[in-house]
Amino acid sequence: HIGPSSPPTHALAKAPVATPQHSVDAFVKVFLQELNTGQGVTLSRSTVNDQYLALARTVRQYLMTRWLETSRHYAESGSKAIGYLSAEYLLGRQLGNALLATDLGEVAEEAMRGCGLDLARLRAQEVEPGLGNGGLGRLAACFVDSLATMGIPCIGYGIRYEYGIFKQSFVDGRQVEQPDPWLALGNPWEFPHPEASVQVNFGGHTETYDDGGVQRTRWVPDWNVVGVPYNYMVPGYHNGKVNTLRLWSAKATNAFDLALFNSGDYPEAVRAQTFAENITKVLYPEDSTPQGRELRLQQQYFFVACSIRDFIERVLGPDFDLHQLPERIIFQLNDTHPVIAVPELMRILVDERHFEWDEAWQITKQCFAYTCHTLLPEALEVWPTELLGRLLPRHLEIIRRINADFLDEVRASFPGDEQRVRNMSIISDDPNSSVRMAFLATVAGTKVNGVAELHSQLLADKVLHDFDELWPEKFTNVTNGITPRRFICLANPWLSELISDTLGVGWVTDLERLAELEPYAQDPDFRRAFREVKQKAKVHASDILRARDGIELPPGHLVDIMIKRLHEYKRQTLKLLHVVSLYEQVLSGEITASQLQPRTVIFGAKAAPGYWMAKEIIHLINAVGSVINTDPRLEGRLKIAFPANYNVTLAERLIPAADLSEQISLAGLEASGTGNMKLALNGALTIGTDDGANVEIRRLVGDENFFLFGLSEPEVAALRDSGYRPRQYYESNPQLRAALDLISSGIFSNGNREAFAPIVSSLLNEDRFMVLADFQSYMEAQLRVREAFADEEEWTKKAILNVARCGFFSSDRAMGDYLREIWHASAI
Ligand code: CR6
Repeated sequence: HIGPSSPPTHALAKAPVATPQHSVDAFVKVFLQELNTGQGVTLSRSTVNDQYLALARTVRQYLMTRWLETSRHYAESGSKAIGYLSAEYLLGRQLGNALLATDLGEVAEEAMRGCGLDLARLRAQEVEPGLGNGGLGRLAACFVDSLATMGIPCIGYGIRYEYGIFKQSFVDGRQVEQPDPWLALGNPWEFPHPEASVQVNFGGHTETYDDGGVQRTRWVPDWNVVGVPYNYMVPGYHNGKVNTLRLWSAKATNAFDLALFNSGDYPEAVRAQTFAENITKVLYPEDSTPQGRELRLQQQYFFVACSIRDFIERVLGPDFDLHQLPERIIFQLNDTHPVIAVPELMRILVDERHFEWDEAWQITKQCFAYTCHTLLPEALEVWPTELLGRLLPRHLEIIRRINADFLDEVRASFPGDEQRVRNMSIISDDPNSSVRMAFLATVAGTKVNGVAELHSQLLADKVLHDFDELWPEKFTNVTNGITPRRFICLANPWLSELISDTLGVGWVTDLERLAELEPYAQDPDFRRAFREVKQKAKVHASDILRARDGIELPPGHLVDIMIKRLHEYKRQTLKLLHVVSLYEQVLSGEITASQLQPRTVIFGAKAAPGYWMAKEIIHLINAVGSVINTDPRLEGRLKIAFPANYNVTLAERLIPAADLSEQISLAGLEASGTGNMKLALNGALTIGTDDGANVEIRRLVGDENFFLFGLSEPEVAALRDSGYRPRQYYESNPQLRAALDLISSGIFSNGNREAFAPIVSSLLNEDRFMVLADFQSYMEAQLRVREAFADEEEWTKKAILNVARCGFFSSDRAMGDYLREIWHASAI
């Protein structure tokens, strides 16, 4: 069913076409051919978009043979693959990464120059696929990059959203969201395969029937859609391997109801189509909180149903004996979004392939592992049984049976402990009947992992404590990582060159080798070179911000960066209070402007459109920025820069320019963070709480190279238990009071004293994330930063040591951990 039915007769038909030569001439030839035959234009009449598309297709040709070869090789080897199931992939631009993987950067640059074109300009034409919200989606993209680079068979499965994360702009300092039509100008990186479409059913009811004396159940759905796969290349770095990312797009089964169409009821005829295609229309712009919408559950089931069917029927083939399934696949559940895959596999095995329940369950349990990415209770997904039963009646029955068997096991281990049974039940009745997806994932998964040491420990001790008591061997940690290809090589060519000149090129795929930089921290010449790298990155970032947002980055400033989703737990307000306090201290004469360390605070953050408080905070940041940036009393020594529409592309520009990395969440709430790793690896020092992966960063870089502040997680818990009263801090800390009062004074809102009252009052009266409790400690840590930054040579040493000691945070290491501890798979 894949490929032609009779053997090809032409001699060349068996092998893929040869890769074009790695030379400027060959590259130009393919490029012009792509312009002419692909875009239908000549060079002289082509637009930038034509040129970008032709260039992308040219680079694609260099990957094509490797892609076909890689999948042939995997299929023949019969080895175990990773099925990474993720509702989000925040890929970033593809062209630069493809050039890097194929080592075609210089060839392409010269080839374009020869055609009178500027490679950088063509690269800037690419719209990044924003198919994710934040850390979780970007992590998935880093992981598939590492697996390709390590030569591990992996298919990344996900959703091809027609609209990715919204485009953010600011109007009067407020966030405005616009749709992101990322496919509008053509997408040269995807390969649709409508012939490999999969039908996905919804709704209806179940019924039992007699199958030659055996009672069976079947699902009688009442509507369906079709999933069309779009394949994307995931090139490994310099290893000739190209893995596949397969994203699903929803289509209507009967696009047009002919009778309706002929009767002239055109709107009704396309209604079904619109309805079906809505499923993959748009990414839910939520971060860390579930959006309890029916469409979201449809998205989740849609993509896992397509993916499992695809793997079983197309990758393994119809003759494959599913008893052997665990030898061929492990599905990694990226958070709870794909967990409905568990009852789906059970349904296929029991209802379609007629396995005994127990046997099916043994197989299913070996085929899944679960990564939890949060500790926020409100972020743990829960589906009302009413909704699940209506949309997926058979799956709800299967979940009930899984739960019943599981609770028997609990009762056997803890006889008489009915409270424990209620606490652990996958189906909860509190307050309404619902399915706790994290519990289902934990019961089904061979392993459950958190994403940083502290997070995994808190998972086992708190959120999933009862499960850890029952199955301690299930719980493990894999600290997140980031790909050095995108976040060092592509983002920071200047640093990459310095490292390669010093150590040779091997570090890119063996990041622990950065440790060899350690002695160079003592070398004044190396330090000078390192500072030049930072300087170049600052100039580059400054050029980008000027062109993109009209923002000026003043030279000589400490670049203080807080880039991440806007969320109260991440505490952008704490960073802002620092700035407001410095301003207030200058206004009140407590310090003079000349005592300020010249500093630009860069924020990058999107707020979920429905998260009102987060949007208020964005408004406040912009309001403070517009006042302090123009107040001559500050003598230009304190600035806020808040470029709109923070995304992967902007992150790649900003991260290399940073001196200080703000990782200031309330301890116990940031599961890991990955921006913290990217910034440290680019030579920024962290000011941070003992939270998420900060804990591990600090341990590796050393206390003297990290600015720790704030309550620890146990202290947070103790303070909460003892009754936290934020107003006490306001009353007893004059500096804090003055800063909050300045916001309330109306100075940032043209005299309107009510404008930011909701933010101030939420801090004073509730302060769920203990901003006020950590304020003093944060201000003191910032004084230490100021002092340290004043000593250029010492600061540079610290920055170099951050780079040298953070090799651990490569996503290659993270993938190694998953392979060893969870997947039991290896390179072939
Ligand atoms: N929001 C965590 O909050 C973590 C990433 C990736 C998050 C963040 O600390 O680094 O996942 N969690 O593991 C969720 O999305 C649920 C995130 O990105």
